[in-house]
Amino acid sequence: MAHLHPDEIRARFSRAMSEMYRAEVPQYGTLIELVSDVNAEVLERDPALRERLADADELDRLDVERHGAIRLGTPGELAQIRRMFAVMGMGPVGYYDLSVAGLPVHSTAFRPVATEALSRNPFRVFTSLLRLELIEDRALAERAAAILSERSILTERAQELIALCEVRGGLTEDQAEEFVAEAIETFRWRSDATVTAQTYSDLHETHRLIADVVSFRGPHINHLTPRTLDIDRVQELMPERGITPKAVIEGPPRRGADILLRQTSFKALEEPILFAGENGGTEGTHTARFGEIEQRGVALTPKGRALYDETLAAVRAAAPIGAQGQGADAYRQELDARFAEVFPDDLNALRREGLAFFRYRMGAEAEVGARAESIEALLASGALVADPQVYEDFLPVSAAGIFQSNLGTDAASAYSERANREAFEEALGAQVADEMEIYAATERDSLRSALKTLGQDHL
Ligand code: OOG
Ligand code: NI
Repeated sequence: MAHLHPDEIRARFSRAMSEMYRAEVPQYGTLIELVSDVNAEVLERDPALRERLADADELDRLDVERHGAIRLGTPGELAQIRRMFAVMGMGPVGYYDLSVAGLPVHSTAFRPVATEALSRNPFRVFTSLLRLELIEDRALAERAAAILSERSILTERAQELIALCEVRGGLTEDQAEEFVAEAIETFRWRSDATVTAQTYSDLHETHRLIADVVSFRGPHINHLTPRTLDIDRVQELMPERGITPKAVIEGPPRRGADILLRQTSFKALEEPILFAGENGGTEGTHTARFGEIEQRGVALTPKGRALYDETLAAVRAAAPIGAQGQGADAYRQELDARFAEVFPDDLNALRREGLAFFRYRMGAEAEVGARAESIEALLASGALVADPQVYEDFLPVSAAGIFQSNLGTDAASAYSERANREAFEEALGAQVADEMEIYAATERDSLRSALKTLGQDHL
């Protein structure tokens, strides 16, 4: 029987997750509306941008675009989740070490990789794995491991359907429908904790993140993030709609030619939970789930990324932000000034200097025939067009800022940098793809094929 395309399964899953989260966290619905209003406003104001997005096949994906995040407890859970996301055409891309920011996790992003798949539906999930080996209190770490060993985060039917998909190479329409319904169960919020109030408080005292990962039946989705075309505007309008954003937007400053990823979030909600225990348990609260928005710009090459990292580090050293957001204005000024100084703010310059990745296609002015002198000449004549490649990944410093803002800034930075990609890949049961190689291959392949169509293979 015919299989439903994994891109379609992913689109349905993303929609189902969004509906579920909207019902669970009403502020997320408010945010979606705000983002959609602002995007419409931007597109109306800037017809050139609308045309560029439409030509690059990016306009349609805008309204369905979002990412989410989950936190897993054990290596076995990470392997299971990898197999689940594979059914939807999502693979692990990138390794993010968050121990640098004092967080006992390391992460990857599950996402589609092929250009067509990204343009159909770019749903991504930032997925973190708890690192109990970094916890100094060994007795507590062992208790946490024992609690986690008791749970199973996938429904039995989801496990069967994943296995079926692996054997058959896909799922039929009916199976896919059932799979989506079963899969979202893994990420649903359940307010009944599996631990007692005392255990929760012990875990929480060691690190709030540990309490969030260990105390519940599964890895509840902790946020879903729509993509906006004007994050400054959304940040500015949030209070009007009753949402309080964090003090600063993470990532690069606002620019004419957007680079990488800018993100901002609103604080986690305090939600009622029920602890396990005698007489039906005791009541308490937990804060974990929040909202976030993102604005995506062009992907940077290793050279561009090094310049970004260096510049951002200088900004953070020169204008530190306090736990309550003190110094946010000075930080913004420093960020604007330093980037203006070193980073070209023009797509052409970014391309010519090898700082950003592009995707090439034949232009409307193309004339097949006359031998062109150079790629630059083809671009200048409009025969060849270079579209910026959207940055599809995440940024570790920004991710740490997002974590920090929804965990409260009291998390002690007790861990030194201890990346362990090998251990992560061993848990995953696969290697994480290198995001730079993906962008480079897209650039190379698109250029080769455009030149071929133009009859300019000699270049
Ligand atoms: C993930 C935080 C990172 C992002 O967009 O960088 C993140 C988490 O809090 O689990 O979502
Ligand atoms: Ni996020």
